[in-house]
Amino acid sequence: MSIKLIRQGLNSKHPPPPMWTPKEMKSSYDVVIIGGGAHGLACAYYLAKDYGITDVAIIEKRYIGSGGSGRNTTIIRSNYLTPEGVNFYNESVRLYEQMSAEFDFNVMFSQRGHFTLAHSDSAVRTMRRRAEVNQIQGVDSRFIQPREIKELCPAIDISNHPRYPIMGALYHPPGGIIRHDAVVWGYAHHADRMGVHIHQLTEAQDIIVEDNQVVGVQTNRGRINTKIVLNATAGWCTTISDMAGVRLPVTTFPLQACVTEPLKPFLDVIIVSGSLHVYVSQSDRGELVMGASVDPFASYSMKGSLNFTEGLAGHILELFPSLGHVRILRQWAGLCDMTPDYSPVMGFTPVKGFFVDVGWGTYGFKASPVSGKRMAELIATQKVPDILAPFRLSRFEEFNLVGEKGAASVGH
Ligand code: PYC
Repeated sequence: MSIKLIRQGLNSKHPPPPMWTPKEMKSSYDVVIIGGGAHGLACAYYLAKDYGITDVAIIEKRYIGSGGSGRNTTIIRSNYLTPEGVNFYNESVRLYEQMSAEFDFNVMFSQRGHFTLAHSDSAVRTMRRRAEVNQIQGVDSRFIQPREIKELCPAIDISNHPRYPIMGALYHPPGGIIRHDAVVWGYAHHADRMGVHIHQLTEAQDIIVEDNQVVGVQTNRGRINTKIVLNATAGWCTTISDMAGVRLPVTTFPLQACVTEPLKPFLDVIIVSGSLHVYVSQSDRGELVMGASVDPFASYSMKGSLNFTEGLAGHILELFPSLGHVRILRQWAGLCDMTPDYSPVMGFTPVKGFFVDVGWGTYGFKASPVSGKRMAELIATQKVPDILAPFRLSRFEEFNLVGEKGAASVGH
């Protein structure tokens, strides 16, 4: 990798080739994926790589990675609450671990350890339970006491001065952060090289269904005929599914985040507090990347609010009082499609040929590799992989939920 970079850097006459190239839109494809985020791109990549299915179009109404993939705080982890969730996100962590080697492109995955703080007896119970479920599934997590938290994160205040003192934490060493653009570009690059067409500025306006079978997608650039459509969108997953006549139990909320000015490195772990509604890590540029819980009302707004900044700053200072002088540089919001059980919806729908990979709430980015790989398997084989079965759409009418609210980084 480094030799390639040096060669490209010194060779001004031959700049590096583009990561992907625009292609003419065809009038039909075997598969159309709506949504050019990490999920849609990953699915296209695995369709091509694992099954040789390359007649695939990804349509994205803006530019690739402009939705949730570019608006999250890049936390990767598998310390969930249910065995189904732990198993699923664990496969994702494994795929992220192999990603730089697989892409021959540094996605800067830094497995620095993830702490979910407990500030109450009930939170301590939940963290202990998560640790046990994680360990039974072979995932490295354990409950630790405040003294060990302080050893691993010296800047944190474990005194009893704050309103909600720290009583312990769920410590998950494999948890990490990653460069989200690199993940998007890596999937796009390799999918493109294998023949997948990526159509940016291409908006799905309708999904055409005849006799309960998908037959095409109407876009702002014309109609595409296809028998297979995957809805891999976030924020607009209900709008897109409604086009096919499939109703989803999803409500959309904004989730805000921000970064500070760059600071000298002092935080080499990820700190999360569900009670204080914050998560924070320090990027390779030195910025603190921070976020809170979703806004308290359903909306498609991606504007930041002062309310968020004030609340977040107050809570961060309870954990790290020495950060009082630090300035916030910028803030943004992404859209979270929340389901009743805080787990995603993946799989078949009642409409033949219409598949969904949606309802990710605040967990979407970290699942991109596993959802892409397994949705590709489902589309290629028409058989539901065991790992996806618990997340089927029909679970809501079967009352067979996968309750992951307790694994959320922040309260909702
Ligand atoms: O689940 O790790 C998480 C997370 C962080 C920010 C939003 N969700």
